[in-house]
Amino acid sequence: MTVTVAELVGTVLGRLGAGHVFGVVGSGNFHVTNALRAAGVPFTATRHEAGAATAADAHARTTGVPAVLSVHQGCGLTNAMTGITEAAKSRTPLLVVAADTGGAAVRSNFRIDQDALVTAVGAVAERVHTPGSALADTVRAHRTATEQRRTVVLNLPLDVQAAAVPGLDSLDDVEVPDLVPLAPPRPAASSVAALAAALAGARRPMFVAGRGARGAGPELAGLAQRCGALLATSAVANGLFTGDPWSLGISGGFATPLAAELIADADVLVGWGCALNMWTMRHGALIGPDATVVQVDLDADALGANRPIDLGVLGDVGATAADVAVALDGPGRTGYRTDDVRARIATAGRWRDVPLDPPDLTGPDGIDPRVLSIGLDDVLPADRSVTVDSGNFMGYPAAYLAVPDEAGFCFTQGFQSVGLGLSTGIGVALARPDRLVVAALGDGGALMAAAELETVARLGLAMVVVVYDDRGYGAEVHHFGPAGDDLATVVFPETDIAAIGRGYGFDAVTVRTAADLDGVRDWVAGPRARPLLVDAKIASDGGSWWLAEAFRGH
Ligand SMILES: Cc1ncc(C[n+]2csc(CCOP(=O)(O)OP(=O)(O)O)c2C)c(N)n1
Repeated sequence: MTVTVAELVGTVLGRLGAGHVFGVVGSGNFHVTNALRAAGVPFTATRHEAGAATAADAHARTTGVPAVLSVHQGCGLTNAMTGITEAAKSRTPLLVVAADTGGAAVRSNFRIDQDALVTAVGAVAERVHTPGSALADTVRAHRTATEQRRTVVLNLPLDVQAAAVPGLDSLDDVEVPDLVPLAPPRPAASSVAALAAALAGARRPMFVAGRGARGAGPELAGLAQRCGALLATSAVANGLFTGDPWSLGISGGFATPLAAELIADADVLVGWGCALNMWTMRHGALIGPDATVVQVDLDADALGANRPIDLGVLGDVGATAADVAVALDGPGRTGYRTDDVRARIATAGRWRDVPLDPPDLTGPDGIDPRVLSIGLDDVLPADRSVTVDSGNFMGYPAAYLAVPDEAGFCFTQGFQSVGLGLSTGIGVALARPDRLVVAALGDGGALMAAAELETVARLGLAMVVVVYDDRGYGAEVHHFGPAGDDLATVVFPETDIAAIGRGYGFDAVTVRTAADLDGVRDWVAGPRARPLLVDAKIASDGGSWWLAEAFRGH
C-alpha cells in the first residue's frame, strides 16, 4: 500500500479544517480534489476558474473559515488570476491548490513561472517540494493563509504529486499537527490610554468600521455607547451595525447626505480596521479640518497609509475596543448621541428616506435604478445576502438594499474588477444556505460571468440575480460622454438577458417599470424552485455621483 502526495495534501487540508473547495478539475488537480472530497470537504464545480476563485473568496469571507480553490496547472491558474488578486488584496484566508508542471517538463505547453505569477499579484507562493516534505509544506501553507490572513498558492508539481509518501502506508496513519489557536493581538497599554483620553475629551466622536472590524460589532457598539459615538462602516463592512439606532450606514461615496454631514462634523474620528481610503472618506472630504483622526489596525503599515492620523493604535479591533472601554472610567457620555441627532437618523438615516432628486427618471428607456432598488427592497425577503459587482450601477443596491448583518453583504471590490458579483453570490449562497442571495450586476458584469449562471441553476441556489441593464459600460459612457468622446467602444445593442437566464435554467422577469416588479413578487410568493433573473432595463441616471467622485482619484 502506498499513499501519493496528492492524496496526502488533500487529506491534510481537509483535516486542518478547509471549509469548501471550488474549482475546475483537470488532470493535474483531479486526485488532490478527490482527496479533499474524501476528507469531507464539500466540492463545487464552477464553469470557469474565475468563478471558482471568487466563490471561494466569498465563502471564506462569509464563514471566516479558509476555503480552497483547486486549479489545473498553467492555464487553470491564469484563468483564476483576477479572483486570486481580489482575494490577496482583501487579505482573504484562501488556499489555492495549483497543479504545476514537473521540474523536468521544461517544454510542457502548460509551463509558466507560477511562483512569479502569483507573487506579482500579492499572493504567497508556496510549494510541495518533495514527497518527504509534503506534510510540512502543506501545513506551512495552511498556517500562512489562516494566521496571516493571506491568499496562498500551494504549487503541486505533477511528478511530486504522483510520488509515494515515504514511510506512509495508509492515510489513517497521517499525523496532522494540532495548530495552536492564536489570541488576537492586544494593543499596548499606552495606546489604550491615549485612545481613551481622546474619546473622553470628544464632543462628537465618530466610529468608522472597516473590513478589519468584521466580527467585532458588539465590542465597538459597546464602546460607542460608553463614549457617545455614532457608528458607520466602510462599504465592505456594511451591515455591521444594522439595527443600531445610532448607525449611519455606509461612510463614503454611498453615504446618505445626513451621514456625510454628521461624519464630516465629528471632532474625533476613529477608523477601526478601516483604511480611511478615498472611497470611505471621499478623498478626505468626510474628515473635518479640525478633527482628531485615530486609526486602529492589526497591520502597522495600514496606519496612516491613506490619510494623516493623529494617533495610530496597533492591535486587534475587538481587543482594542474592549480594553478602551475598561479604560474609559466614569459614567457614560452623551457625546454625539443627542435627541436631535437620534431623531434625524430615524427620519433621514436611510437612502430610501431621502426624496428622489432628480425625480423619478423612469421613461421609454426603462426604470429609474433608484425606483427599481427601492421596489426590490420592498419585495425581496429581508433575510438576505447582497453581493454587488462593479460599475456605474453599484451604489444603488449598496445604498437601497438593506442587509440583516455583516454576513449579509459581500463586496469583492479590492481589485475593482467588473465580473465578480455573480460568483461572489455563489460563494455566499453556499456559505449561508438559509438566506436568499441577491446578486446585483451590470449588464457588462453579468455577461462577463454568464457561464456561472449554469452553476447557480445546477446547484439550485436560492438566488435572485438582478441585472441593471443600461446597454453598455455605463461607467465609461458617463465618464467620457460629457466631453463628446466617441462612445462606440462602450455601448451595445440591447441583449435579452432574461432569455439567456431562462436558457441556463432560471425563471426570469424583464422589468421596465415599477409595475413589472409584480413578476418578482409572484416568484417570491411561489415555490422558488428555480433561481430568478431580473433583467431590469434601466433609464440613464446621467452618471452616478459616487463614480464621478471615484474618477477624481484616477
Ligand atoms: C475586469 C475589468 N475590466 C474593465 C474594467 C473597467 N470598467 C469599469 S466599470 C466598467 C463597465 C461595467 O459595465 P456594467 O457591468 O454594465 O455596469 P455599468 O457601469 O453599466 O453600471 C468597466 C468596463 C474593470 N473595472 N474591470
